[in-house]
Amino acid sequence: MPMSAGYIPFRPNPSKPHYKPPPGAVDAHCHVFGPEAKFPYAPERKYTPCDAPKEKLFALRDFLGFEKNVIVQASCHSKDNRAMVDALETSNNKAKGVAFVGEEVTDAELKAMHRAGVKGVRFNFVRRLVDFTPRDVLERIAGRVAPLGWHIVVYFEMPDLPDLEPFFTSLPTTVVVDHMGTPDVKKGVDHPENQRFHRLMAEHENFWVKVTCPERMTVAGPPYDDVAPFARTLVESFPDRVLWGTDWPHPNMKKEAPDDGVLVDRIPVIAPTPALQQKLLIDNPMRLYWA
Ligand code: 0GY
Repeated sequence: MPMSAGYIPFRPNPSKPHYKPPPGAVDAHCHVFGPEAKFPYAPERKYTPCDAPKEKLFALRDFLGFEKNVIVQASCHSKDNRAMVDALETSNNKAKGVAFVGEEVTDAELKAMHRAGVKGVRFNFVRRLVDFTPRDVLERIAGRVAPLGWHIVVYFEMPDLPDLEPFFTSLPTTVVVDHMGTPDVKKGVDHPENQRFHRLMAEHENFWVKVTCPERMTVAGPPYDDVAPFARTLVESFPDRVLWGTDWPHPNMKKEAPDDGVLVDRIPVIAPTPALQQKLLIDNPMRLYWA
């Protein structure tokens, strides 16, 4: 049974960031939810979000100073990708997408999503969000999306990395890790758990990482100074394989929704030079999603 609507809604009036993204900047991790009356939430969802329709996402994009979005299918819509695809199709080529599919998806459906601007699928291993999918099923999905040139986004919790790593490194596509691999910030950047993730990135050139969601990992709270060293080390070590995004509308937050303006103002802290910002916000997402 789905949980009742115990959500923390996104902030309707985020602050205007002081940092001005360079022209053409991409918010490469965000979602659209509903509206429920048109695009109902999945019966198997583990949380019920507030409606966060495409019009609100596009208005936020403009307000924050971004030009484009990458819209990632979240678990509350499960395998019904219609809200995300509808947003892509009406975005004027300013949005690309990442879908969530099962192996029952047909080749015609994959091709239609491809035409709409979908560039990848997400494999979610976070137990509180999704039910288990056998690895052989995921392998077959990977084999079917690879010829389309799609990548695979993986969302997992860092303690599960040792178990998942052999599977991840066997994938035939570019692999994009969500939210820095969700490190435990109390343990520090140099902790073996986080170093293992860095090694994975260093040894596998097909791995990319999103330096997103400090609000999900912070102990200190805004402005997330305790998370910044994790993001900055990744940006400086792998400048050509990092992506940044808001994670708007911040689904499933337990205490408070972050201020999107504050999140944007972290960009020059984690990517301290104009050259790093250009790669993080423009060159990298354009190569992965608009090439
Ligand atoms: C996120 C984070 C979360 C939710 C989802 O698919 C999802 O429902 O991604 C979360 O609760 O950690 O990536 O936006």
